[in-house]
Amino acid sequence: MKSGLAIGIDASTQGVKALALGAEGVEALATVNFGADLPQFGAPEGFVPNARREVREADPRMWEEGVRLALRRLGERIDLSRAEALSGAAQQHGLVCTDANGQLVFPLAPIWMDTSTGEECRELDARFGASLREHTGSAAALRFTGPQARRRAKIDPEGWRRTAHVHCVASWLNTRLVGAEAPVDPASASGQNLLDLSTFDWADDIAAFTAPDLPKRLPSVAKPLSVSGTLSQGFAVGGLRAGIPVVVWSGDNPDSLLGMGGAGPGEAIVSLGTSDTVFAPMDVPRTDPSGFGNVFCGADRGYLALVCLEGALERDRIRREAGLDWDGFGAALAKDAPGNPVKDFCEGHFADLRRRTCWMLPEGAKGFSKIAATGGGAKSDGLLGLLARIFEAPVERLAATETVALGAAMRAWTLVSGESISSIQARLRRVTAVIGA
Ligand code: XUL
Repeated sequence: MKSGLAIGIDASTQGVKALALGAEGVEALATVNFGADLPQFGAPEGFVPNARREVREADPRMWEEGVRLALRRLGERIDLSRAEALSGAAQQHGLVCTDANGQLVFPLAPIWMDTSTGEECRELDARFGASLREHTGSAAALRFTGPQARRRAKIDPEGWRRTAHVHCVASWLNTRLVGAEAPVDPASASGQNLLDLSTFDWADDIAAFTAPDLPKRLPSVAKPLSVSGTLSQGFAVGGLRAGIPVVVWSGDNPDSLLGMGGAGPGEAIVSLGTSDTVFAPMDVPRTDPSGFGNVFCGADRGYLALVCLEGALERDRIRREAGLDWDGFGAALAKDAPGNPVKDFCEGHFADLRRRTCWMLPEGAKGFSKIAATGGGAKSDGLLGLLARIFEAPVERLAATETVALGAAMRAWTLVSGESISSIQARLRRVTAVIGA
């Protein structure tokens, strides 16, 4: 008989992925794109176009439909009656408000790309200063749930009065899947400027200042890897059985760190994607004095430090304008000629990334001892060579793809098999090259 499966869902900004993990590894993947597959929600890029650039909102029912469709599609590729547990990771942050009957109070929810909360962040800064960052892991951040709740309560006090539950995207989708108010995991909770990192529970004084009655509207904070409920009939699609356990949902960045195979103390993972993101695990939270980086709780344990820098789009633009493919781009990086725009840009960008990630290093360390690289940019030997040179550390290229859905599936798999996360990671982590050792 075939072994059981764990299902991992990646509910990201532009679509949903569902992945089936079995004893031997990944067995199937299905994807949904909001623009192409759910055009009725009018959010081709994951948010409803708005002339005000700072407003980035989406209909939460689109995320729910996306999850259902991805599961149906997965069921066309694999026998989902084998699934014994499920979990998911959502785009971090966001604000979904529901009333006492679990109905949406506002038809649209701000997502992490929304930057309309400048005033609210300034108010939080003025009230709490550096202690906000020291307690919650981040300085007041435009895209976080807390500032979004403060703004909502201000601009629509009547709607806020009707609000009984305040969710980020992860805990709202978790709630829909189990058909009852679900808890939030510490990783998602730490993306809200509301969680006290030292207690893994809400910082009530901060929440109370953030919005009226907010402390009593927040979900409970669950332990990572705990069961949040069981799959409701409404999501028993594609062959999935209602009643299988749903492991508490997490956030996409924390689950991506799991799916990439994790990293040891003093090591980092660099994802060269749409933006360049540096992740480093942390046992004890130490926050970024500049206020730029974030510390989140981990999806399985501990903490994770994160710095995300725009730059990849610019890198790609320079590459295309120079008429280079990835090989040509790599060769251009190797050329020492002065005034080489490709090299100048990439060197400056990585130097900036190194400077902005110093605070993540263990006490006394001058640099990361090793870097694992993933994402589209990691295909380029030249780019990884430059990364190794600027960070003065060997760079491993990881084979992993779909790391967010995989991380979520790994967490669900711990329930199916009793295997630990580190053992699953050791089995599935694959390095295809080491550069600049
Ligand atoms: C992280 C962040 C984004 C989203 C993307 O803080 O805002 O990376 O998680 O989905």
